[in-house]
Amino acid sequence: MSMVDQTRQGQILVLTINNPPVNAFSPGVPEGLHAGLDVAEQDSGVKAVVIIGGGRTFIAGADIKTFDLPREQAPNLRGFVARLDAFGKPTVAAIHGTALGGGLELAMACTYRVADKGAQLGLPEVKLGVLPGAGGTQRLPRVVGAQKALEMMLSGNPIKASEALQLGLVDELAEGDLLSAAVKFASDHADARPLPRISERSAQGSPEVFAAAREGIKKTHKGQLSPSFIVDLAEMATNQSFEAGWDAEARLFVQAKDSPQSRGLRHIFFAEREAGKIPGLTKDTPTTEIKSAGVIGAGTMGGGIAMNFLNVGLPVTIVETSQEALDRGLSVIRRNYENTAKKGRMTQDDVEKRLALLTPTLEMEGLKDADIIIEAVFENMDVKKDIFGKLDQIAKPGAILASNTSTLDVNEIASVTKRPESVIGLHFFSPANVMKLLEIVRADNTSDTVLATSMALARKIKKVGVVVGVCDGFVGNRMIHHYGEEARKLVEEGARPQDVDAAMHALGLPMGPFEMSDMAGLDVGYLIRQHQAKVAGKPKPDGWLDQIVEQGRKGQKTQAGIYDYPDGRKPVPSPATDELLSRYRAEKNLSRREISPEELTKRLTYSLVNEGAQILDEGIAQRAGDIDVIYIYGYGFPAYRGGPMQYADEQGLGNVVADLEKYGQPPAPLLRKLAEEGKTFAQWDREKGRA
Ligand code: T1G
Repeated sequence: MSMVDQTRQGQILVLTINNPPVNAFSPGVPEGLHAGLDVAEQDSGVKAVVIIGGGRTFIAGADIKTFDLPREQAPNLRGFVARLDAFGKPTVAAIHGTALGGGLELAMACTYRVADKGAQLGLPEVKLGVLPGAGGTQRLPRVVGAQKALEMMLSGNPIKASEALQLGLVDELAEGDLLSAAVKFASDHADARPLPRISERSAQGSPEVFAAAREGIKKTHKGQLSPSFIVDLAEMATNQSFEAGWDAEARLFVQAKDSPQSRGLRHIFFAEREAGKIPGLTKDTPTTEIKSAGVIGAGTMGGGIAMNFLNVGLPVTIVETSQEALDRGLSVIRRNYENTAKKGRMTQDDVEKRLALLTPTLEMEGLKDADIIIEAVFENMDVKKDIFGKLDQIAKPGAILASNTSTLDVNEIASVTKRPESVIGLHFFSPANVMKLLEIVRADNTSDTVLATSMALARKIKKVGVVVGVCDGFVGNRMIHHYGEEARKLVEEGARPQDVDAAMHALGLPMGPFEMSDMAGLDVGYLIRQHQAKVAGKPKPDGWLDQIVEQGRKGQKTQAGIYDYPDGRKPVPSPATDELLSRYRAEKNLSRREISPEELTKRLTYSLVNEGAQILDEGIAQRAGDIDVIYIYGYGFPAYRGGPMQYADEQGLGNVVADLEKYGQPPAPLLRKLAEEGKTFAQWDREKGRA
């Protein structure tokens, strides 16, 4: 079957693109469209052409999978757009769903655009580390002006069809059937001459617009390449010929596309979608419908978790052990919503509607009808086992029993119930109503239905769900533990905490390991280290960080930790910490040495990579791509780096192994094996049939 069907409606030739699921401009699509234009050119009975997407959307862009194909094999979208622009008969783009990237660029090269009221139009290329490469940087400013064009191209966010109509980006909104409206529009304009061409218009944009844009991207797109190209090209649209801008766009597109940043962002685009695919689960795997939720614990995590369900209209019963704790939890939830309302992102009515879905209670019996119950209490196995034992008596058959534990053994929790198949871990990240990552912990007996339902629920509450296995810390926290160990060692060897954090800022992370520890609370890690030492029968830990906690400096919450917080939030290097470190190094007879920023970055990042490789080898994570998704959505790793595993691929695993050995971190066996075979983690994912 051709990817482009040709049908006639009177004197109008209709070209329908059939390349599900999103009608990307894949190999076969340009050939079909060119064939359609050939017919239109040669047949004098054809007065105009309509181009429409079959299925759920217009063209959603170039086929991202073809970006790294040799130029001669990649679909030539620019070539088709150029032909459209010069075409001698009117062409009408009939837009529904999403006209994005190359799809909108193709539509702008048509004579006219007719859109369905629900359509969205945008140029999201910047989110892939590239720029509109088929005339978008030159045509969009010529339609909507440089300022609006920059807003759209730098945010990458689409606009609604109604706004596009106001801006002149769309000529008509279809009343009723889109194709009929587009065919009528084409018939009504079949004799319009001269044919209006966007490429022949001029673009408006003052020097202040470009200066402001250049200033803005320093913050919003720190360290990225393509945003500055987009500003330069939009400026060219206002002061140079279309041809000059068109040619410059081609050159800069290739430069951006071939950057590690674009490879990183494209890697994450697909990795995020792959993470939702679980071997053995298909779209036919039965799921249960989640119509209500129960949350045990109204603390920071429980309240945040409850908000996720309230935000999508699901009723929540929330349980606490005392009225005081319940009232405190409810007031935090209300305050969070009211703060959002104050920022204008929600009406007061929305706030009340959400809170009306919340049922507070002191009785666990109140959970008996919930379809899913999430325990979010103190991180203590005995407490959790006691709760799950009670839940086993109370919850209705088929209810999902989930723990929000961040490290504990979900198999052990499940063992106290008679329904281990219904038990799963749902590890939310704090703040739970904000962070997009959800680690879905698949226990040994978790059923496929419970797993598939949890994955669907993650999508429903707008989380990025990643399935992980049971081990201490699962994936994210297990890797961050090694990262924290390495950070502490670097300070013992002579680095200052602020230099360690600065090395990760330079990589693009918003926070370094010590800023993150201060924010989470140093006592959290302290108690875990004390507990682990006690369980292992080892002496009480007495590291420099333990000593800081024992001085009562617990981090941001006590206005002092590794850093001081004179204003309550901004970390300032602390003389008290410097003094403690000097004393500590003297006590332990540790000599200081200068450590380069390069060594700091490598040792910290590779400590994540090394543990990640071990996690892959143990099957705790399915893919290296899954680990990257976890680090980008859970720990602020910059998406344009693609995540720690993609970053390691970019450095070359042979170099990573050499550096690990140089800095005294023994490489994990899988990492060494891939390095010896000259492979990447991405290849490992593909060979496992998981990417
Ligand atoms: N290329 C290839 N595959 C794509 C794709 C694309 N552009 N868009 C989606 N897919 C796949 C996706 O991987 C998934 O595959 C399936 O389609 C469904 O996607 C020259 C250079 C359109 C809003 O950036 O934003 O044009 O997992 O799960 O939630 O200037 O897809 O099923 O195997 O996301 O309904 C610009 C990217 C490209 C749009 C639909 N366009 N796509 O969301 O479905 S660059 C984009 C999206 C460009 C030109 C430049 C979304 C969507 P699988 P999905 P969805």
